[in-house]
Amino acid sequence: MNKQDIVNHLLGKKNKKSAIKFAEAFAPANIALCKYWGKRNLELNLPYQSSLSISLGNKGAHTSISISDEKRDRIYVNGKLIDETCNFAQRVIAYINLFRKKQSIYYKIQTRINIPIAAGVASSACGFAALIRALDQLHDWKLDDKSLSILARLGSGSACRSLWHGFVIWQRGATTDGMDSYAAPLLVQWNDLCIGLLVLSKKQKKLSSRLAMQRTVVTSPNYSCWLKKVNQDFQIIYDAVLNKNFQQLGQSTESNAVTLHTIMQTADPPIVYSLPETLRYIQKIIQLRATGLEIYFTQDAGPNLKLLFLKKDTENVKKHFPNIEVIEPFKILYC
Ligand code: 2P0
Repeated sequence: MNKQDIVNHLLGKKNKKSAIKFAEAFAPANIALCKYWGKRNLELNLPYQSSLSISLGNKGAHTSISISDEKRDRIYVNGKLIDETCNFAQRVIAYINLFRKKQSIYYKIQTRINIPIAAGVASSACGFAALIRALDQLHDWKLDDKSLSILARLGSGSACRSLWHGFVIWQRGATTDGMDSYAAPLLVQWNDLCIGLLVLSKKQKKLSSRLAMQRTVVTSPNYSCWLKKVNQDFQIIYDAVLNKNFQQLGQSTESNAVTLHTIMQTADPPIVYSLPETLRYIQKIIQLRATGLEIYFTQDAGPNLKLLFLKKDTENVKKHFPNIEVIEPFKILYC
C-alpha cells in the first residue's frame, strides 16, 4: 500500500463535498522522551521502534483552512505567504493532494506556530497534526482518533503524537501497511512536571530529521545498538510515567537523548546538531544536578535543549537559566 491507498482506505466514501467553508484546529508540539529515529518504511513513516512523548500545552500550531477561489493553494505561516516552490510548501501540497479528489479544489491554509520552526522543537509535528484536524472538520469526515493519527503520520512521523495533550505513546506496529502504527494518549496527569525550553538558536537546521535519520540507519555501524537501547528505555520511561518516578524519568530520558546524539555522530558523514552552547549548557545541567538541583535534559534534531524538572524547583531553574521558557504541560489554558 502507498500513501494514497491508505488515505482512500481510511476516508472510504467520506470524501463528500465540504458543507462548510472554514475550519480551524490547534495541535500541540510534542517532545519525545523516548525517541523515534529510523523508519522501516520511508514512504509511510513507519518506525522501527515505539516512542513516548509529552505535549507542550499551548505551544504548537493553530491552523485555519478554507476553500480558496484562486486556482492554487496558498500557505501562510505566521502571516507570511510561503513560496510554493520551497521544500516546505511542496511537502504540504503533496500532503493535501492525497485528500483532494477533485483537482479543482484549492485551499488557503494559515498556520500560526508559537515555537521556533525547524529548529528541533517539533514544528512539523504540530503543523501536520493541526492540518489533518482542520481538514477533517472542513470536510466533515468525523474520523476517529486512530485514523487521524495514521493520517498525521503520513505527513510527518512524529505528527501522529501531536493530536493530544499530555503523555502520548506511538506504537510501532508490525503490519506492512502501518494500520497498527498510530499513537494514543496515556491517561496520566502529572501536574508537577515542568518542561523548560532552552532555545539556543532559532536558525533553521541545515539537515532535516528525515535525511538525518535515514543516514543514521544506512551508515551508522551502531544503529542496532540504538534499537536495543530504545527498546529498554521505552519500558523504563513508560514505568516511570505510570509511577510518577521523576528521577527514573529524567535519567532515562536524558540517557536516551545522549545515546541518540552519540549514534548520529557515528553516521557517515557524521551528524552533529549540537552547538558549542549546547555542550556548555549540558555541562551546566550536570554540574547543577551534582549540587542537588534535580534537572534533566533532552535534545532533538537541533541544538536546543528541553529541561525536565518539578514545579517546586521552577524559581531555582529560572535563576540559573534566565532565558528559559517554562511550560507546565498539564496546565492547559484553552483560549
Ligand atoms: C522524535 N524526532 O521522536 C524524534 C527525535 C527528532 C528527534 O521525530 O521524516 O519530523 O517527518 O517522520 O517526525 C523528527 O522527525 O520526521 C522526530 P519524519 P520527523 O520526536
